[in-house]
Amino acid sequence: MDEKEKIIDGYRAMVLSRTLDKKIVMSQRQGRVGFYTPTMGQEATQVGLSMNLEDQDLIFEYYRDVPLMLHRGVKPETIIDQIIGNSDDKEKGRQMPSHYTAKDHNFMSVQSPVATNLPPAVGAAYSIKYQKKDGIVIATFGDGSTSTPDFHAALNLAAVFDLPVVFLCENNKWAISYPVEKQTRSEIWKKAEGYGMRGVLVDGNDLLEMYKVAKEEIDKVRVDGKPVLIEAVSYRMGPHSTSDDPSKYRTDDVKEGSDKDPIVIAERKLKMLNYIDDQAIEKIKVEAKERIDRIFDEREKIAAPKPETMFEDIFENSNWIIDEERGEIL
Ligand SMILES: Cc1ncc(C[n+]2csc(CCOP(=O)(O)OP(=O)(O)O)c2C)c(N)n1
Ligand SMILES: [Mg+2]
Repeated sequence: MDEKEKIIDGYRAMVLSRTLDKKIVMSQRQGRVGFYTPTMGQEATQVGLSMNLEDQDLIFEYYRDVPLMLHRGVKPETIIDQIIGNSDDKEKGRQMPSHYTAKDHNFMSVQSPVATNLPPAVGAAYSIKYQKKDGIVIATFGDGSTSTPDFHAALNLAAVFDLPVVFLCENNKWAISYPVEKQTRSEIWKKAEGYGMRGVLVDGNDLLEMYKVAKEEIDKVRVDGKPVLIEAVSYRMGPHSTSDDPSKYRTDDVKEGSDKDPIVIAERKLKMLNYIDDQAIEKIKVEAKERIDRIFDEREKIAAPKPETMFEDIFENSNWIIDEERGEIL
């Protein structure tokens, strides 16, 4: 894929993700889905990073990373199955929605407690280095997650051991109802210096900028094997989750389709480069909508996992306690 195609492909993934996002939120409002953490506003950050990744790289993502997953090739079906918790869900309907996993694309499983993905990411990078394997590790998290002990422990260890980890802080300005200004007295990217690693700040609303800066940084990590902290600033355009009402605590919403919407920014820039025109944009959007509507209807028809399957995967061989409990529901 040449550069132009790569960028258009990135834009297409952003649109696919936005379309899926809106579909799931709407379905939740219709009572078809229980819960979801919308990702609207963070598409450019994630896709711009993902455009620089290789197949062998390991991703320790967090619950808002749907654009990153889709761009890397995870199918929308996988996301929808997980949200619905049907019998095709890789987690067999046992996890809370938005806690994805995709082993086939080197995505680890999302954990609820924020930043708990960071120490294992460092461990995985240590393993890559120890075994002299190729590849790097990506660990993503929000601005609020930088207030956890795990964030500090992980960055310190990655720097001390010179480990190939890209820490991507997706600063969407909010941690549920708590604004980033109250979260920390320092700038997030500057914390890197305290641990002895490189730190950079990037406009995470701008696909081309994100792609460029992530490329420079990721190329360095691949060569010198040392970690970096990238702070990508965007905005959480939707609620924290479908259970949240942001109008109770903020009024500065960025509206879809406004100048600050990363999809609008990407369209403007791609048009300036003559990579795309209004007709092509419309085609991408229509295709995405048709695809997502079709897939959603299809996945919704898949049966729920049978209750007795909850006893599977715990012990290799069953035992009398499990047998007795299973017997009670059969
Ligand atoms: C250790 C821990 N503390 C608190 C929570 C409750 N919680 C869930 S999401 C969230 C906000 C996290 O904000 P941020 O890291 O900025 O990510 P964002 O949701 O904005 O993408 C909080 C506090 C949690 N899941 N884990
Ligand atoms: Mg946040």
